[in-house]
Amino acid sequence: MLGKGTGLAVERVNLSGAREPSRFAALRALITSPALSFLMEAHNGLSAKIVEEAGFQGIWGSGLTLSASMGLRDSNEASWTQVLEQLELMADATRLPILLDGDTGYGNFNNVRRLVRKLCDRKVAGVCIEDKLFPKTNSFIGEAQPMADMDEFCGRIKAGKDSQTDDDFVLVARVEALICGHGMAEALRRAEAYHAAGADAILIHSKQSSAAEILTFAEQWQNRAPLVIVPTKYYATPTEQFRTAKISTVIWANHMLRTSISAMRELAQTVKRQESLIEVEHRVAPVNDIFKLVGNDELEEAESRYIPRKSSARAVILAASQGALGDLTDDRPKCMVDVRGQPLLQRLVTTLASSGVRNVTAVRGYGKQTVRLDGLRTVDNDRFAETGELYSLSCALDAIEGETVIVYGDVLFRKYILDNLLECGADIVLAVDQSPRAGANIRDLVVADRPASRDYLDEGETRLVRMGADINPAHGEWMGLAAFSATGAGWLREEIAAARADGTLETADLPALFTRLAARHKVRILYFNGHWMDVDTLVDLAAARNFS
Ligand code: SPV
Ligand code: MG
Repeated sequence: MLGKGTGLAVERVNLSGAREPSRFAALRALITSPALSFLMEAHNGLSAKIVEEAGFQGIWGSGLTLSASMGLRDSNEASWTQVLEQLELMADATRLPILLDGDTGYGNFNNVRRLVRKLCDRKVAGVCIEDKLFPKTNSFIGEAQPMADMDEFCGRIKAGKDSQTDDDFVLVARVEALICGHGMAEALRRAEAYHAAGADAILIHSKQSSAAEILTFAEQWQNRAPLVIVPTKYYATPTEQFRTAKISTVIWANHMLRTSISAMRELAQTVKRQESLIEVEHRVAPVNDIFKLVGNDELEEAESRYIPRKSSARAVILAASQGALGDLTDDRPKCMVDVRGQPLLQRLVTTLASSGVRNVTAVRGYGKQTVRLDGLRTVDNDRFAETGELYSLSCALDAIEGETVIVYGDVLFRKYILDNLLECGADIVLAVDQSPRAGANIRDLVVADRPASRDYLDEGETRLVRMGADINPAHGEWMGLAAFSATGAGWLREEIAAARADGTLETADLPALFTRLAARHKVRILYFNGHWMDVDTLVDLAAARNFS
């Protein structure tokens, strides 16, 4: 047994490192407290949770209801290990201490020893054993059931107490003498012997409809050890009388099961009769209530901690333009030019996939027959020569649905840049390099509502004001990569429709699109510093071949 002074019996460290009071100590405190305590019956994990939710401080693991919930009789038809398995689920489902109705201890002293050890292992805080013989019969069945020999039963109690591995484990000895017709004197004699053998409390049982014999017993017992009662048959007795009699603990022994039987039976009969759920739906617990009871919230929270976020975003790649890379772009667009053994487009698709973006549509135009990759969906802008980027984008309108990434077909960027866009939670967000490249003809220059901050602690948001060429000074350069939430994708579709209506769809480029969007919606900017490139010239291509 653990020493009282170790502290282990009072507090334990749970898996998350928090201290939680021991259930053994909690049950002991309930049983020994001068105030009247209550244990409510439960027979599985769910009913245990509901008992806890109602505010009870402890659970009665009823032999009758545990076996009935398995469809079995209260005659030790369930094996004790089957009972133990249910108890483990109940203990896992709640933080409450459980007092198991251990029937007769499932055999002799030796069976009780093993039972108590296993209960301690599984954090079941106590056991009640009754002075009858294995296999037991429920106390409310028949008359004058045979009782155990008193001394033999004392051996079972001693063996149980000697086997507990937690100091605060509670063993309750149940006296059946009144029920078996042996009278008050025998009940008191046995209670005294069981107490002397080491029982922590006495359960005095009665099947009379009045509490008279229980109250007489309590009076004569004189509080020599805590008294536990089960008022199933004398349910009409006002609880105040138990308080006055200085009863320690009242067990409501089977009411969770009985209420579920009534409810299930009524529902099954109604649905059978009516062949419809209409009448019952409003009076059964909502399905969400089930999720709540079994702790789905906690699972979601744990998933966010343990499962790497995989995006379900789709992407549209604008790959229609030829580009000007000399001979290399004679027969193919620049997105299909080889960069260290792979077309540029393949590298882009691989980066998208590594961030979880696998549903990718490329808008082809120049050299469209050369734009083919495994798993890549394509749509064509056959008017690529006379139209601009927004028109190309509109060719992939059916792919702009839900979380969507829009990217130029000639850019390369490190994976973290896209991951940051996808994780930031904005409806529209652009990757912007805070140091625009020097040089002419950059069309994707950005004016934001504030420059990039060098302050590590600055978590303020930055918004796009406008984007285009000839902006000097600019706050940055758009990298050709943007992410839209489902809402943002809706706004994008609206803007495409608006441009179609006002006649600018065919000529507008993406900087014009984002400037329009920024006028109506919040378009966020995330600043980066390098780690990306686009391939406009042969010099860029040479650099791309070194970009790993
Ligand atoms: C039980 O709940 O299984 C009991 C209490 O033993 S009683 O059924 O009242 O005997
Ligand atoms: Mg029982």
